[in-house]
Amino acid sequence: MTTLFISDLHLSADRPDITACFLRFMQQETQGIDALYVLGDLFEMWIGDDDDSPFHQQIKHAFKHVTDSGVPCYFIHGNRDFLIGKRFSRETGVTLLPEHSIVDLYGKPTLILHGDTLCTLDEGYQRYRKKVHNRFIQWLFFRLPLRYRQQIGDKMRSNSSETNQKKSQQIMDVTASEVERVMAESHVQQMIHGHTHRPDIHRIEVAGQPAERIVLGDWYDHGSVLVYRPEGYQLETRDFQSDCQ
Ligand code: LP5
Ligand code: MN
Repeated sequence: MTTLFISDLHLSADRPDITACFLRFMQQETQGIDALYVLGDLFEMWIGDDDDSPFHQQIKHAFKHVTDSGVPCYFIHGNRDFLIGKRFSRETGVTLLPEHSIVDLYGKPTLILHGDTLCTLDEGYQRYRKKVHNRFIQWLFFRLPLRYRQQIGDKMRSNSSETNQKKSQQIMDVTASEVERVMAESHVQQMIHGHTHRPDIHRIEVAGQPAERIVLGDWYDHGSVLVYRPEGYQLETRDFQSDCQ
């Protein structure tokens, strides 16, 4: 009995090492597991389900293979791939979950999310997030040809890298009081998220009770997987060279 969690792979055609590690993970580690959860930022950037490049087809096939084998796969949007939609879900068999979802992990109710909504001190980002999650703005964006969408996406990415350098580490991390608030509101003692690229297990207190916040790692230098079993869980890494040839 095993459930796997991954996030922040930032897959792109520019990083074949990450892609190879991910494809190997999908082929070899998902057989017979109870479920795979992807908590956002699977892709470096997603500009619409109609971007059906050979690279995207390869990733979609990997999911389809796993879901066809009877392993349920779930996805929560990240801040890079919040435009993944119904067509992607249909083509892969992956179930799209709401941005804050509660799942039962072998009897333990757990709040799962990407994590960007917890960064409430990053006011600029939260204002931007509201705009790009607006359905009408998205509808307008989807009316543009793919190559314009790609250009806008590239511009937004370079602006983001630039502004991030000026933001403090504290602003870009989750806000402790917001973590406690959403966990108390959801009546859970366990949370799993990504986004911050600071893999860790934080033992905290929520409504006077001991609680845990598990943070998934990114896939920049190596793979990162949360292996969750009824008897316990661990954050593991996968080496791009030795584990993924
Ligand atoms: O992604 P990362 O790690 O660099 O930083 C994030 C936050 N940045 C982002 C932006 C993404 O990187 C860009 C993704 C492109 C997606 C495809 C195109 C979709 C277009 C959709 C149009 C409907 O998420 C960064 C956070 C950081 O995480 C840490 O949490 O700080 O936030 C920002 O950089 C946002 C800036 O602070 C504010 C920018 C204001 C720009 C306002 C333009 C709004 C126009 C919207 C209409 C198109
Ligand atoms: Mn993110």
